[in-house]
Amino acid sequence: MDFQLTDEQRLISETARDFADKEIFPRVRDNDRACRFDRELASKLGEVGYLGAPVAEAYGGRGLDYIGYGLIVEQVGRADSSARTVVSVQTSLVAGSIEKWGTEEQKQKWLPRLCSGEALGCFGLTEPDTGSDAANLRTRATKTDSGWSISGQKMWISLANFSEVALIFAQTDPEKKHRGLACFLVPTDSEGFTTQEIHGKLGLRSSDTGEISLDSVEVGDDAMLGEIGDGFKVAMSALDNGRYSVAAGCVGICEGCVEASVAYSKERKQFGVPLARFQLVQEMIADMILKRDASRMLVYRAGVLKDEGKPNTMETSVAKLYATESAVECANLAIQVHGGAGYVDDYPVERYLRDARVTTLYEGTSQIQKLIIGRAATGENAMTPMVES
Ligand code: COS
Repeated sequence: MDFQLTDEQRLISETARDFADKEIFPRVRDNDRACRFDRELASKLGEVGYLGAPVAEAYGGRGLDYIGYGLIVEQVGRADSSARTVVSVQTSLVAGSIEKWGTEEQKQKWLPRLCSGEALGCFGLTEPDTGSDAANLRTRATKTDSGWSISGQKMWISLANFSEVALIFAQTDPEKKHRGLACFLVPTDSEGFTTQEIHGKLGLRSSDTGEISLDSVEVGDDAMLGEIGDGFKVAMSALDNGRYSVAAGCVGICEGCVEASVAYSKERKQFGVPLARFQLVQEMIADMILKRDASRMLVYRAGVLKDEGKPNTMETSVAKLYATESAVECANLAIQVHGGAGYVDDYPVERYLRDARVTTLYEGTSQIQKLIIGRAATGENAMTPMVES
């Protein structure tokens, strides 16, 4: 067991930190205030290879392992969770799924453009009536002579309004339940495909979030990712990687909270001494460091398992659950250290709290992560309806 990063991993992390400081931090507050999705920043993320970093170089990625990818996501997340959402969705949910499940033709068509940031992609799983119960989709795909006709609604979709391609999960045969689901690569300029922005979010204000309507959208047979019936597995395997990315981003939030709180506590004086001299302030900083370090170790563990190709659904859920809850707690503590100054956006900590809050909801709520962990421990699936004896 080795707790040290390699020289190459340290370089990846330091380079990403430098990029975040120079290119992301200076834009964050204005974008957040304006609720503006920064397409230019998304392109810059592509230029430096942060979109699709673990995708093979042959398809335009950087061929990094999951530890290296997690280190990048942590640094982007420290600066801005909205930018981190672009990295996570584009890389883990969209490009990763195409690389894992796509035909050679689908990979060649989409991956280079997604990895470079020329095109964005979104992940259309959630629906107005379907969140945690992901198998229970109402969107229908009906067979036509030349392919499929898709109709339905998708909700809370990151990047929906700026994407060129959407992964759309749809039911082909309701009687087959999750085994009837299929995933389609749908160009967003298809006839019948429309999106609408969702406004008024607590956080992630410069992340694009939308609703998608599909009204008899026609796609060819070659648009299907995997086979009929693979849809649920495509979604679950994508979420295994998406949850890792969210967790790594939350390590970045915890780190940002520690850094901001240490700096502020040394600069701000009360009763004639810096706040850092007060034991109760040190306790809050120590609590943040504890949560940051434990979250980071859990993310590394999940990353190592992914790099070794071993099962990691449970370990990824542990990392996601702990890191996301920790990010919320760290941000709350960081505001406490900053006092009134932490309640306005001159400092990053109030944004950290608003942005962290959604991470315990999306890509599986904390309760869903607990049920996945509990099921792995007991062998009992709490999602299976009770059968009365
Ligand atoms: N990777 C690949 N396949 C997986 C998988 C994974 N991580 N997890 C499950 N599967 C497969 C199973 O092997 C099973 O295959 P078979 O049909 O061949 O037996 C199938 O998928 C069904 O799995 P399972 O029985 O575990 O599904 P459940 O309905 O019991 O539980 C939960 C699924 C609740 C865990 C799932 O619906 C879930 O994660 N929900 C949350 C969804 C979510 O995160 N939504 C946010 C949307 S994205 S912002």
